[in-house]
Amino acid sequence: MKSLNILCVQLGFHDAYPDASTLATTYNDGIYYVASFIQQEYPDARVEMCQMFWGEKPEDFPLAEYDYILISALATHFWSNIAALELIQRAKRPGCVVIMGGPHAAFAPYEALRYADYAVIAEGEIPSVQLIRALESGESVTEVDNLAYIDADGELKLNQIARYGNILNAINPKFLARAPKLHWATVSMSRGCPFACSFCYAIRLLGRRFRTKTAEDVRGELDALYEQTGCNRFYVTDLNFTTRKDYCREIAETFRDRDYKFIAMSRVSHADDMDLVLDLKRSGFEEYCLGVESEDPSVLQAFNKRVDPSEQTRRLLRFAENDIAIHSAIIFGLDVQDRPAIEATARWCAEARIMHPVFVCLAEYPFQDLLYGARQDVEDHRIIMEVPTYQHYSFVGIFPRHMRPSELQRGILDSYGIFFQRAFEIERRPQRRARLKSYARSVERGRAGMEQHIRFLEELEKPYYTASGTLKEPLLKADFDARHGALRDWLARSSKRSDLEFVKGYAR
Ligand code: B12
Ligand code: SF4
Repeated sequence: MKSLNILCVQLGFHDAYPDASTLATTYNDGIYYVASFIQQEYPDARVEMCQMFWGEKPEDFPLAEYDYILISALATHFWSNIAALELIQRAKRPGCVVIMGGPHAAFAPYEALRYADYAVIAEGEIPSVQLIRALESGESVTEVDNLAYIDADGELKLNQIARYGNILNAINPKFLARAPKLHWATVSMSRGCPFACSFCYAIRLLGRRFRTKTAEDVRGELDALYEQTGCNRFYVTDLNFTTRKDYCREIAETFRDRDYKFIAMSRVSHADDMDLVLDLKRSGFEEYCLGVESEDPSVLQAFNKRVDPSEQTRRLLRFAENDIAIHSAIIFGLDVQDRPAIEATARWCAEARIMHPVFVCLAEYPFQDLLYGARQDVEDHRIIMEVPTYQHYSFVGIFPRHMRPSELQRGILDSYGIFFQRAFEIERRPQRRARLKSYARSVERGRAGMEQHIRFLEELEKPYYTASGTLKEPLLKADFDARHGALRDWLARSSKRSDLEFVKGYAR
């Protein structure tokens, strides 16, 4: 069998709309796991990585030489890199197969397939290898898991959805050989989350079954990444790292003798087991990214968060008292959130001593119910699509009913000012004040993008709001239908909504 030439591409952010949060990572791990798995299954293949996050460009690679080009993107990356996608189309050799995966391909396969032959709509390692095997042996692709494509009749096909068992996969450090100095090395230790928050797209990608790597495998993977990159700070991308306490204890034990630092994602109830929090802290877990979302009970209930709102503040304060830094996305844009509510939430973040709140606008993809039978709270016509800020939550991406999008964006921007003012009044510890200062600087880097977005929104929203700022919904809906009605009819012919087996598998 001939040896394969494969290029993997991570599309990057738009220059005008960077991800300015202190957490911005220098690579997303998904495509690295896919590339590593393919390399392992095809040891003779030449697998290369083009990382646009750190300035590499597809045109720097011999595009005409590849048999397969694999592309990973969030929505914002996709719409910020149309030129790069077109260039790949022009420069690749005829017969080269383009496969797109990651969140955008998963939730908007109809867009990904404009530039790709295949889109992967969930976990990607096994489907990529299944697909390459099928294509290399001239077999049909109908049995490949998690695959979307356009068939010979021009219809969108969605294959069966598969959720996998334990993950036996590690990032191959060679893909990070050209990495610049990393401030975080991104890795995953587990996949899946058993909760079912209404807005969560993460579980649609990686499933609700919590699966782990062995602690020993994780240590081997991290040691190899450290050796390659010199980076001893790890961003653990697990959806809900603390799902199983025994696993956390094992990880804590395994990394006791290493000088590594970690940030992991968890839920606010992690504060209830301070013994475990401190055990993990002794092994370097000093920061968490929590899905706090709000202090407002009606917002938490609307999201099916299943947390006790009256406990939020107390739990967050316990983290601060134990010198654990908390990052959290705080969601705005619901009908119950007017300007005073936004300001009150921003102030509360400081009072609950969250260190890095990221104020965001709830965003969703259209057609999720139609395509997959999945829940969608923001209706199709209220979603602002096809722009570089699409689903970059720092930038408003919906038409709220009760205020103009530009006002909401202004509310997001002003929230940072309100937060920092109160946080500096409250925070006395020098180390925590220094962190706040550094966070304030990184937020400042995002200001120009938000101001630019406000101007864009002011133009876009003009026809759709009354003088008092209420959405003229029938007009907006009529315009959406005129623009996207044909697409919706086409998607409806492939709809999985009534395929109960698919819907059940997708929700698992
Ligand atoms: C951890 C996380 C973060 C972390 C770290 C991100 C990172 N890895 O660098 C932080 C907090 C920094 C973050 C920030 C942001 N994030 Co984030 N994040 C996640 C989360 C929860 C997990 C991502 C992850 O790494 N998972 C583990 C890996 C193994 O999974 P994966 O990346 O999905 O990859 C698998 C498949 O998607 C697929 N796959 C991926 N690429 C490819 C390519 C090919 C060719 C194939 C075949 C398959 C394939 O195979 C992989 C392995 O099975 C996801 C939700 C999710 N994915 O479940 C959101 C998510 C990716 N983030 C999201 C967003 C919007 C952002 C921000 C833009 C937020 C903002 N500031 O506005 C930034 C962007 C930062 C960035 N560097 O991209 C959205 C994306 C929305 C969208 N549709 O585009 C998601 C989906 C959240 C959500 N809605 O649930 N994020
Ligand atoms: S706890 Fe987090 S990962 Fe789990 S369903 Fe809710 S938002 Fe998604």
